[in-house]
Amino acid sequence: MSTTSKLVTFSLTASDGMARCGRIDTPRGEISTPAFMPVGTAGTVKAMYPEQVRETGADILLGNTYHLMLRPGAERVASLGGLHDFMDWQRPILTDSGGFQVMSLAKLRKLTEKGVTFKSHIDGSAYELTPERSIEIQTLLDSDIIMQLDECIALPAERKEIERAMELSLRWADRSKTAFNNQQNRMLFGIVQGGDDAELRAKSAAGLKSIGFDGYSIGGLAVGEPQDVMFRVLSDITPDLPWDRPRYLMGVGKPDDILGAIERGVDMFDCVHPTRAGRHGHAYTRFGVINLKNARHKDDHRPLDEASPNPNCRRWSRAYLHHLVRTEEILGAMVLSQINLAYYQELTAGARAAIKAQRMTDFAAETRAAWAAGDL
Ligand code: PRF
Repeated sequence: MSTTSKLVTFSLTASDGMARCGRIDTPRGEISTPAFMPVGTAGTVKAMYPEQVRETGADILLGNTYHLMLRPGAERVASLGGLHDFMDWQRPILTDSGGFQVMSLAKLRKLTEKGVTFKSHIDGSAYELTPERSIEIQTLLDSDIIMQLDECIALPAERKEIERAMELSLRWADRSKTAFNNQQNRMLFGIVQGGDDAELRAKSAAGLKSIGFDGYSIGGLAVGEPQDVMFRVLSDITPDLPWDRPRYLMGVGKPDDILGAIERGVDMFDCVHPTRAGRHGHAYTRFGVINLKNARHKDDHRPLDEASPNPNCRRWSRAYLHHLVRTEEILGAMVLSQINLAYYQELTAGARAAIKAQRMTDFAAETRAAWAAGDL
């Protein structure tokens, strides 16, 4: 089937070195790239109303096959009108395929050529996830961007083990593509695996390209390796990926991981870090990260950042935010989740503007200098 009838399309609008600025058009709205996708694991971005998430600048959310298949169940979400209506987020949603979460959360996992069987971490009931069932679940959820089922292994690992998981992921990629059946109203992404081995990464990318996907995810990173190893793998792999397709680095990361990956040609990111760190009392600002749990904030009348475009960074004293964190008030989690997601969106919006203006290198240097100089 030709790609011209596709209702979800990617177009590049600018590039600067390897860094790219683009747009994914979907029937549910446009996604500007580089994009950060807040994580809505269980049908909610924790501690945030959907409209607040949108107001931070997010164009798209991430949802999880694993969590939603267990609770409330994919068929139930479908009968309730799909994930967008269920949670009342009417913009695009990307869903992960479940394999990664099975490996990190489920009990009694058994991996075979066919797929993976496991027991729920919630009530111990048994499930099977195959490449075909994962596509079916993500279709029932009515996801706009679907991931193939893959196997991600932690690093460091033996080359033989990395190779086995990469080859299995490629065979699952092929089955996923068949099961996806060229649906025109969503995209299907293949996932590059291969650990920290340049040759295996190149083989994975070549295999996925010959199957042909709407976009290419980079999995198997931020799984225990140092940042310089992740950056080396990215520098090696992005030139092997089709220039005209979006690239998504899964589960990454902190602001400086994202900045470095954008410089290496990555377009999309997701991570629980900004919301999880917020719930634990950490605030991301232009001047670095502040741990509001720390007693030194107890009498500090200054706001987090009085020149921030985000009203929540100007509204309360650090002393008040410290109090909310120390007393474990729900408002503390709400405010700090908002502040962190807004900062991540400010960072990706800044990168988009810099790429358009051909000043990505300067933008990255200025951003890093502000983080380093921050007197917090
Ligand atoms: N595969 C999938 N989801 C993921 C990963 C992966 O490798 C990662 C690794 N950082 C996060 N989420 N399917």
